[in-house]
Amino acid sequence: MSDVGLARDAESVADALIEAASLNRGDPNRVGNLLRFGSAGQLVLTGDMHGNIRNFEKLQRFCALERSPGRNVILHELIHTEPDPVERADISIDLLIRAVEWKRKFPDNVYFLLSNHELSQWQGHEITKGGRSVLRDFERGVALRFGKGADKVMQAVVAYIASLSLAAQSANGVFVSHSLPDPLTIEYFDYTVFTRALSDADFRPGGPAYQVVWGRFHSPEVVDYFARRVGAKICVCGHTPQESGYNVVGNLIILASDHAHGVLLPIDLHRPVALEEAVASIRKFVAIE
Ligand SMILES: [Mn+2]
Repeated sequence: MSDVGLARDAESVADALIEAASLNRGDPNRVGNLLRFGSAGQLVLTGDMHGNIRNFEKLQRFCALERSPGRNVILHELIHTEPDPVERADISIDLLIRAVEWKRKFPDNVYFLLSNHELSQWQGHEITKGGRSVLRDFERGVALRFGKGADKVMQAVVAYIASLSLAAQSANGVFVSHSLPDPLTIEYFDYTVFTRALSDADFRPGGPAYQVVWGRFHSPEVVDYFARRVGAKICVCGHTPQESGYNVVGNLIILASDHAHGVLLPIDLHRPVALEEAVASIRKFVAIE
């Protein structure tokens, strides 16, 4: 296939993923499964990326981490591209590798959160889109890139996914996660999932870690309830596709970063956060050189 380049060195890629996993687990900002940010610097938030290298490179240029030590960027749902045309390979492993290399270079500035696509790849929960197996297509992409070393890379991908935090929270009241639990479960949802040690059951269908990355159909009332429970003023998620780049549901901003109209959201941490101001700060990738 034309979009498959030279195989990377499986050994070094696996090492990079394992090193990123250990950085994720040992993060000084991490309390349980929650990344905590104080009241200095800036948080740059994104939505689903699904292998979009072009937007990722724009994000790197926007963040300019080599000269912006106070800037923190949060990434989620990096893997699983919708190949176009459909017979094209899913090589979203490339974006994951690029992101992990960014983390290794700037461990105090680049952060990741668990998403449902990563969780599914880890747990083997099948996702089908238009009849194709999303998990198998990702594995085929890894095999195309790494040949005999693909198994080693896949094992490291799984170790990396298992190290991911569930959410992030800032001192000025921003709560970031891939999604929010389903409306029907919001009252009896186990809010301790963010800070306690997790077991396998937490990640299985119905478990709270599963719910927080898979939930859909949120209303303003549900968002307000969740925000109150976690002590947040606004919530920021990805997960629900947004053709125009973002949507606002009550105090929830939903971002998408995986297409030409995708967006990012910089939030200053040193002053109070307000929904209108945050929405006004949303930047489109098309406007970034
Ligand atoms: Mn998702």
